Amino acid sequence: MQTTILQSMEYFTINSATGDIHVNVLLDYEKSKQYELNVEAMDKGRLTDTSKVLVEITDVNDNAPVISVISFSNPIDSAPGTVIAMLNVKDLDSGKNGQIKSSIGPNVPFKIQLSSSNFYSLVTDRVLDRETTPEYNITITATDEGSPSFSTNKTLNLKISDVNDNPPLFQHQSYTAYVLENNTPGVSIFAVTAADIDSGNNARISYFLEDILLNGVSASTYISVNAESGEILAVRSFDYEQTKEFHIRLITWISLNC
Ligand SMILES: [Ca+2]
Ligand SMILES: [Ca+2]
Ligand SMILES: [Ca+2]
Ligand SMILES: [Ca+2]
Repeated sequence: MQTTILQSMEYFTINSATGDIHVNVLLDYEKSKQYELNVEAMDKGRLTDTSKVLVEITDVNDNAPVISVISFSNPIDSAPGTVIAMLNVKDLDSGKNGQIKSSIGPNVPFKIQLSSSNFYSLVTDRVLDRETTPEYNITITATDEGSPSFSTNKTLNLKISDVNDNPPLFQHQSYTAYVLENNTPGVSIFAVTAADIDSGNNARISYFLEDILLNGVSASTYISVNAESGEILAVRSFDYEQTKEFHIRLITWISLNC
């Protein structure tokens, strides 16, 4: 008796004497889940019979989950629950081998939420402050439930965008400066500095003199302030017999549209 596989099938061969079917290649469940073979047996008198052999492939866990970032935006100091990124997590395997649990590293002010099958949103979990933590590296881990299981990590670098939530602050509440009388008008008397812990334009400071009256005239006829540097200049020549001291107030301002 002689057996043959009727259709051309390079994946399987049959031992024509014994009828044992052998696999020639590595079979991949993800490519094909089953094969149907038509087998023929023939005796010496050339009488034949045919039979169908169904080969079912069993899945093994041979694919790691894949995490793809679909959308991503750097967050600003924003309210909790703001969506930062959308992620797609998938695994080509089947059953438990393709079932994924996703998690996010500990101690970050973010969480992931399953928004629909295989899609996660990364959202803020509390208010972010650039001045406290300007950036985060967030690691998302996807693990399948196969045995042994596969894990995939994806790290996102988030830079927190600044908002102008801090005013400029002078180093001291008040300053005292001395100037000799009969000074040259325009001479520099003093310089003040203020600091602002925000970033970029949110920390650019301008200095102004509050326009109050000194001895019945505008403070700006005594003193001027360089808006950029905070340098204080005498506008006039002072006479000790007329003016022994005066008080001015300075204002800082951040320019938002530079
Ligand atoms: Ca898998
Ligand atoms: Ca598989
Ligand atoms: Ca800020
Ligand atoms: Ca500021």
